[in-house]
Amino acid sequence: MADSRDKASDQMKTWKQNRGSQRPEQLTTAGGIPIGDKLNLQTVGPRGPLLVQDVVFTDEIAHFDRERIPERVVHAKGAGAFGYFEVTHDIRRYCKAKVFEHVGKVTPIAVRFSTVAGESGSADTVRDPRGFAVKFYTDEGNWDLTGNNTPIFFIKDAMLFASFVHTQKRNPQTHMRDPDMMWDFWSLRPESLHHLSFMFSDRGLPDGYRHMNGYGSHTFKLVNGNGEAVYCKFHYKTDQGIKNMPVDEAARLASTEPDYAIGDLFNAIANGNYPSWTFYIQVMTFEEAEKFQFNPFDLTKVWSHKQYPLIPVGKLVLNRNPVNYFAEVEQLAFDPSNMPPGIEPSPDKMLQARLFSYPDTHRHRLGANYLQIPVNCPFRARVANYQRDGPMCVVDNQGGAPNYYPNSFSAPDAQPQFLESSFKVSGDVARYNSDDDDNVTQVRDFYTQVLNDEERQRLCQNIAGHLKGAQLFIQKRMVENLKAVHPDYANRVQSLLNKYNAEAQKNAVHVYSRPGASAVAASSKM
Ligand code: HDE
Repeated sequence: MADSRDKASDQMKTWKQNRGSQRPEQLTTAGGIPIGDKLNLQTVGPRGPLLVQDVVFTDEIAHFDRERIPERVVHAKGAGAFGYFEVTHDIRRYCKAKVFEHVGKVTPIAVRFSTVAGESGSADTVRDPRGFAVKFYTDEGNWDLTGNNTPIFFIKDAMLFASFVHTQKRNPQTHMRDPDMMWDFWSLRPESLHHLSFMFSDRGLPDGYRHMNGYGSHTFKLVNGNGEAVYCKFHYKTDQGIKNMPVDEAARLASTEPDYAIGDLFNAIANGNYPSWTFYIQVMTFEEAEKFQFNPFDLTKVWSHKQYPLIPVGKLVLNRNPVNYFAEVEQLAFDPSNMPPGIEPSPDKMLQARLFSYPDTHRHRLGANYLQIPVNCPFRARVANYQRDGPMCVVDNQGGAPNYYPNSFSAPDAQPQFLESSFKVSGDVARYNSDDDDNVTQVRDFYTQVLNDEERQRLCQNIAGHLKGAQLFIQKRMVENLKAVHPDYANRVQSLLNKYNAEAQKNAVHVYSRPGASAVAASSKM
């Protein structure tokens, strides 16, 4: 039995074997004072009461009382690992960022994978997008590519994000997940059809984190050494091959092995079976963007690979597990606004909103000095700014360097080589509605050209199996949206719904015809 245990199960054993003389066998308080007895409270007589002078106890319990920090408001359950990015192809004609400086250049990375809607203790094998966030510790500060395993997203206007997330979380009264809330929102916002179809397809249940692709998803801007800019998308394709999980197996694991994906990643790395992804870009010139048939900054759309082929760039490899989960993964903070010179945001409204939201949530979750936490610190660059002090300042606070700018003693007046690229924009300031852009063409392509017939059937079963939990008027609105994509999509979902609804009705009649059921039925109308 013990021999068949995996590396994750044997963590304690391995730690003891590897410990060597690292830690002296001496118990102390947090202040380092040796402790005589850590099993028994100090009390007046054997039956108590306790004494405030038992600082061995108060030291421990007061810290325990403060152990939890807020979990991530989304993407709370996750797994992290470390490794490197290696450049295999020269893309300097597009981008001057030093991370792409020459073929063979290696940059350390941290990666965090996650599910989105569930809490920190939720199951890994649920139908949900997966987060795939990469932090590159570059010579020019950290670059955070905070992506998902989907090249698209449910919405394209960040004004809807908080509401959208509320529909995926818990009902304000019942504190349960609520299909009415989810399908009401999705059916009211047809721009979600593309992501929804992707998520309810086989790809919505990846087999762990190693067998899925990652995408920067948004359109970004790359700028080369001559100041010339192009738009770009980032893709990282799994070298392990795509592998998804059958619905039944995912449901079984959700109850028997809820940490399946974390364990799979940990064990693969611990066994030296290092997962890797090949990193690509797609490039679109500004002129092409003007003529593109869709808004090139619309996050609910993909760029055709035929028109904008994948250009290979490098490899992401994960070869180290975290030594401590809280220190290195729970505190790992990604921020899409961390972009070194040469990588810039496009006007994508979702990306622009994320530039604010992430550092904002980190200040709330981890504190104003979260960038001093070792896993977040841009350790390959030297931080020189005029921010000082704040809670938990744990570095030298930049010593005696001036804390105001401009000054006559520190940095130069300007560093034009690091200026952002300049670009023209014009337009009337207003709140523009984008929900009536073409929301169906690419979904139709996905349904008819990407999926085969069996995959289409599974997609429809997955949708109907979930949508059946919503009220009839919501089901109807959703099916109307599917009809706009393709009549076959709508028909298959509707006929499955008819079956489920008839079964539900039969069961309801059954319940209410039981002796004594009338009282229940009457009270449910109150
Ligand atoms: Fe996030 N998202 N997001 N998101 N997101 C967060 O930041 C947000 C979006 C993604 O492993 C939060 O640190 C807004 C798209 C990942 O630590 C928060 C909008 C994509 C992770 C936040 C989006 C993502 C997050 C919660 C719409 C894929 C986990 C905790 C404008 C391209 C990173 C945190 C990790 C986490 C905001 C939409 C990916 C609240 C406002 C699109 C992988 O800041």
